[in-house]
Amino acid sequence: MAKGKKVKSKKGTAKARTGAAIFRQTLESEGVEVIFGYPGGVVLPIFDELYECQDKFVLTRHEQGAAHAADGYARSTGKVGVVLATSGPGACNLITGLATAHMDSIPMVAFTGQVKTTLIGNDAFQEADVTGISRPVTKYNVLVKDVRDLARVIHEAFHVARTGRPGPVLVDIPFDVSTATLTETPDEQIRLPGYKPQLFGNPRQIRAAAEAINAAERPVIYAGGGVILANASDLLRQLAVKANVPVTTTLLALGAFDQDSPLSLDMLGMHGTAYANYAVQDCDLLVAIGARFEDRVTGNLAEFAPKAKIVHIDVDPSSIAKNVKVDIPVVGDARNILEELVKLVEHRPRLAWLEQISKWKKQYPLTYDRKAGTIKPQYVVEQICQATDGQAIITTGVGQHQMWTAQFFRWRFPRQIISSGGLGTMGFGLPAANGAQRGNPGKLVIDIDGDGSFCMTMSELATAVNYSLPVKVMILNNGYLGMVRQWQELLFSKRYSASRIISPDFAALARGFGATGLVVKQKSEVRPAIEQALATDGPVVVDFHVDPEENVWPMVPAGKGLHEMKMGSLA
Ligand SMILES: Cc1ncc(C[n+]2csc(CCOP(=O)(O)OP(=O)(O)O)c2C)c(N)n1
Ligand SMILES: [Mg+2]
Repeated sequence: MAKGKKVKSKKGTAKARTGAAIFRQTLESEGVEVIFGYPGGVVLPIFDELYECQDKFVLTRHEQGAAHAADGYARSTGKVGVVLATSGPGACNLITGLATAHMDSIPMVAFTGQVKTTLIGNDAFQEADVTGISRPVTKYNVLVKDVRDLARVIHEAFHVARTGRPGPVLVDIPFDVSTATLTETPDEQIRLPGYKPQLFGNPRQIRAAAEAINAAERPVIYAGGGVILANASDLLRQLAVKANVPVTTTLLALGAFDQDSPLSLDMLGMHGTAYANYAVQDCDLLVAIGARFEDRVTGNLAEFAPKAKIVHIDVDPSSIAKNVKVDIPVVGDARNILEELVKLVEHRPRLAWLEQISKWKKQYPLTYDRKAGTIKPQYVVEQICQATDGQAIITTGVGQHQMWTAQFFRWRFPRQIISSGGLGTMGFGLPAANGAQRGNPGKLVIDIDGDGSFCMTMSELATAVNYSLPVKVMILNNGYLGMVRQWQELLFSKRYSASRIISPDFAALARGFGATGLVVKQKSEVRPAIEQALATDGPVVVDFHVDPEENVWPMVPAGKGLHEMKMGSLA
């Protein structure tokens, strides 16, 4: 049937539309600004529709790159990231990206093509059981079997992705659904009777939390990524300042609390600050907000916060008391709960506690050998922070460079750090930067990457060049899978098994892609190179040859309590 032909139907007169047209129009009505993706056989009808809006499509060079770009877009803007891939290999290539988003509760909707419904189960060409494969790494997923369901399912996907505890949703669309023609007006009403996220906290529990805060002598707020996801950073600040309670954050919540505040304890956990970890171990009340007591944060659970009563605020009831015993659970959206909690807390001076914390801060600052002749990676991060006045959006790969970035950048704004926390996905940095840059056209986006991590998805430099995304990639090139080497140094008698890496000439590689490439081998060249990169239009890669054997300190050895952290060269 020709596009746009008017037909009579049971449900009234409507334009006959293909599934592919319904797809495009439903995404438009959801306000989707950009789709990241990659084409293939069974999604060609959908790509044909997207011909009408090519300015809203970013063709990546790998589906994993598309998924991370949608993720970076979502983390940096707060909107739902959208990704589109073909069946079989295309869909399988999304899995790492979905798992990354799932572990960090990032709102995303992934659309995959599927073989015709009549071929499903036949081992058809490019068939994969994508709803099966993706089930454990998505919040929700659906195989659409009838074009009449398509619009409704798409609306439901966006609804589930962005509400409650956010997360990635996958919609699998068979070829015959996208090519089928619907003549009636589809029912677009969301129908998810079993899905009712609890958004408002129980007032009695909120009062109990407030009373516990008011009564505490040594309280600490432990803020997680949920604070940023709930857009509750301003209320976190109000709570901390009004009640006079110090705040530590996870990696994902860096920027949820301004580190320039005297109440900031900075990051806690395995590579957190000594003052955050000591404060947690000594506190009499721990107020966890949108955090999930992950093992990298808690160290040995049996020894975690031993003196503390625990308040746990989280939108996901299954997250509460999953890892620790919680005294006062409050289920609901962090923003709604904090709004109420702020009204009920009172200022307490807590002089002894704040004095103790300031002593720890003086005694155990984050530091490194500033006089070294070599380029210390921490120095590069500090210089990037200074040169940008701490204003850039920063993405990272995974490894030592990620931890140095977390430690030595000054985080002041929510949605400023875009980093894979839960899954710890190497290769996340560059594609996530592309997505963040697309979502924030005027802003400076910098990927502080590792030589190993960058190599995993460096083909996405072609995407950056193709779409004139002026991301700046700063590689802390230590010639190692550094975090692996650090563990081998400390735990395996320096037997560096498969952790030394020989990388390509990154600057030449960047030029090959059509980007600008710079190399830095002297400490004195660090700042000028950063300035040059920032002043250069378009994507730039700076290859910093940093000290190869620098380690991340402090470090809580696996299985130890937070107070047993090793100071290494900080001691
Ligand atoms: C996809 C993936 N594979 C393996 C790992 C395990 N891993 C964690 S950190 C790391 C080394 C990272 O090396 P690099 O990117 O150079 O960062 P560096 O630690 O040297 O700063 C590895 C292999 C991972 N996190 N992700
Ligand atoms: Mg490295």
